[in-house]
Amino acid sequence: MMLRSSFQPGLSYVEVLLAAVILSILIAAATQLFGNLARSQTIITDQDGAEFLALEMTREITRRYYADPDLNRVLGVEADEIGPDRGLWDDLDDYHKLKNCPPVDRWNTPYKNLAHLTRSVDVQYVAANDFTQIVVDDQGFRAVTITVSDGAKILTQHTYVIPNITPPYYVTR
Ligand SMILES: [Ca+2]
Ligand SMILES: [Ca+2]
Repeated sequence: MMLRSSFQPGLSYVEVLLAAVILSILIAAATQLFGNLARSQTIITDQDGAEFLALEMTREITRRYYADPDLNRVLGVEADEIGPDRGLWDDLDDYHKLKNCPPVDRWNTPYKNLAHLTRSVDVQYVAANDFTQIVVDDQGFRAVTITVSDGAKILTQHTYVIPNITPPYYVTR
């Protein structure tokens, strides 16, 4: 009587199991890689958007007067400049404590792709001999700080010190 060989062609159960484990590890690694790439792309897009918003606000603010030409000026928006948008704002401190989420342009049109970001502005007097020192009296210099954040995370922040001179390029609109 001939003995039957125990050898069977094809994959054994252990080999199939091992292949399944390796495949699941590869899938998990690929999933993580694509997840990281997507997150990275979102971070880059947000950072670019934040820089755009900061630059856009810088351009707008630096075209305003250092102080309102009206003698009845106030810290903030003067009564006759209150409206549906920022179209009548004409001096730096009109922007003090401005905070928009979603960010909007001067005519109150929101930036749809950046709606999750918050843009804020803070205007302070600073010492003539030390721009890092906030003071209460006007020494001829104001610091304008523009911040763009995503929730509690600050994406970008720019501070500009603006002297008390009327910019020759001042425009009202
Ligand atoms: Ca004003
Ligand atoms: Ca004002």
